[in-house]
Amino acid sequence: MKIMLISPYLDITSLSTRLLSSYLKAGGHSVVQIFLPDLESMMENGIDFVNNYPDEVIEQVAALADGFHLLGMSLMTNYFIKMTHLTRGIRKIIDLPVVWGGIHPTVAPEECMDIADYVCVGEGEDALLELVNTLQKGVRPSHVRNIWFRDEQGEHRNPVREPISDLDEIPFPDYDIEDQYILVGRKVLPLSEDILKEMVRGRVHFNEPHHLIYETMWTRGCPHHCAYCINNHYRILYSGFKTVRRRSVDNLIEEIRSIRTRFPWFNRINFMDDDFASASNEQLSHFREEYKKEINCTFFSLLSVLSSGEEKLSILFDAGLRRTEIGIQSLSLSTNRIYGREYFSREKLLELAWTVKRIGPSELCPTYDIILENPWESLDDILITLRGVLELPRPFVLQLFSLTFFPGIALFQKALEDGIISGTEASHLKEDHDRGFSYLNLLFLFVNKRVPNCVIRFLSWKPFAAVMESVPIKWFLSLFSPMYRVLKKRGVCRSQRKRFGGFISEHSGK
Ligand code: B12
Ligand code: SF4
Repeated sequence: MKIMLISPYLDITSLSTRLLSSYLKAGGHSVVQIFLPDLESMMENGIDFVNNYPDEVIEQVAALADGFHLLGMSLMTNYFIKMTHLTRGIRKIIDLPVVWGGIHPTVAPEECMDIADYVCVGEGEDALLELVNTLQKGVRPSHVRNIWFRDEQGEHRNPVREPISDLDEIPFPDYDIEDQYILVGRKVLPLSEDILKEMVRGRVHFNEPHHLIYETMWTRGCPHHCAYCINNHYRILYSGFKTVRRRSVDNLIEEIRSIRTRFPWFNRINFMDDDFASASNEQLSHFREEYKKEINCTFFSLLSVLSSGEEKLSILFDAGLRRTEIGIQSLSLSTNRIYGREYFSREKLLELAWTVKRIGPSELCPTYDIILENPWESLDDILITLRGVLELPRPFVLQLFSLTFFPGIALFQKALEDGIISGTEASHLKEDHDRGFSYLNLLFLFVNKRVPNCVIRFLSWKPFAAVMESVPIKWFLSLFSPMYRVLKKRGVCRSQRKRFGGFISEHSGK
């Protein structure tokens, strides 16, 4: 069968479609991937999922998809509206079955069945291959586990299959660029090495423009299940199955080695595992040995306070770890109870942060994630986090998020029950760019702006902060939110234009 896979993400690493493509190819099918990063929307809104794709883009995708037997699309929740519009637009022009998969179809399959013919819940490799083989035989996929669909005979909600236990069985992500297309501006172009190179160039603060990044994952799953995270949903979806799985070191190293043989300019590896240091000391030592011998370039990984003791950190630094992101989210015990992160504490965080400072390379600047705008938090909760952050050794960068209620996670249900969101509200369309203007948010921004700690401590003196957070002042400050957002958006758009403007005109002639 001929299958086309579409990824809307700005990051064209898109491990999901690349792995699915390799898996289908190994199963004897022919696959074309189209990457649709909406750089124009990015330059206009600072976010890529706000605008729908213009008609001329939909027409080009439909023209490419003509003659294929199945169209597969991957989507996170934020892309639901955009991908609905794209799916309907393509189907107005050509008639072919569409299967949706990814995070949103996994957490909200009912909603997705209204749009796509088939919906893949959870891991997709075996499910998609079996779906394709079944459709090829002209049989209804009523027995294909993970696949949901509706037809004239009713609705089928097949149970999930056990997640793949041996990840080494999955072929490496598909980087056959001759089978791939990409949206640049408003043109869908064959993916060339030059374009790939530009798209993987470092953008956010933990990467720099000279970094040409190859992103991959060693593990699937996370040992924790924080109430705002997809792993919380996976625990229920896959109850009774093992969800945390790790590839062999040899398999991981061979993937990176082979991609660097093909594209030797990849000079930075980002490991996107939920918690890279959850591996044992032995596994990490083996990784270090092979990585230094075969790859030997700097890398980024996410770490968690639970798994990152001094021994593991020293192995990772020696292997080449030069950037890391660590989730704090909150330092308040009551908030961490809501998040299901009771294990997290200020003491553990400080121990990790100071160990990183002491044994890490001098240029290392960790990124710490904080969740703001949690409607259940009191002033005390927020001040505890702020003051805890001030104790961290510099340099560091705070990545400030606004709590978002994605469907399928425990906090979504709690927010519904507490009347914070209504079932119809698309609360998940808000994301960190939407953070409002408030006194406390400003104090967190001051931390990043390197305002001296003593000034922030003074400004966070509780009686004063309480006045600034009182209803009339909060209301007054909220009047500045629209202006704040406009200014912030302008800044993001300006940097996106600087980043992509020339690239778009060079490649699409616009
Ligand atoms: C790596 C990562 C990123 C990377 C790159 C993502 C990319 N485009 O390549 C970066 C850092 C850029 C990123 C950014 C964001 N991310 Co992110 N990210 C992840 C992470 C850690 C891993 C995703 C991954 O590659 N997994 C590996 C692949 C193989 O698994 P998979 O995607 O689930 O795919 C499998 C199945 O879902 C299925 N499948 C997937 N697609 C399809 C398609 C078809 C047709 C079929 C049949 C099956 C199928 O089969 C696949 C193979 O088994 C996840 C957390 C997690 N553990 O999943 C969060 C996660 C996906 N991110 C999330 C979010 C919210 C974001 C942001 C919106 C954050 C923000 N506020 O800015 C941005 C948006 C990015 C953008 N505009 O493009 C959320 C999504 C929640 C939701 N309900 O949508 C997650 C789940 C984290 C969380 N909070 O729980 N992210
Ligand atoms: S530690 Fe991170 S990846 Fe793991 S469940 Fe919590 S938020 Fe999700």
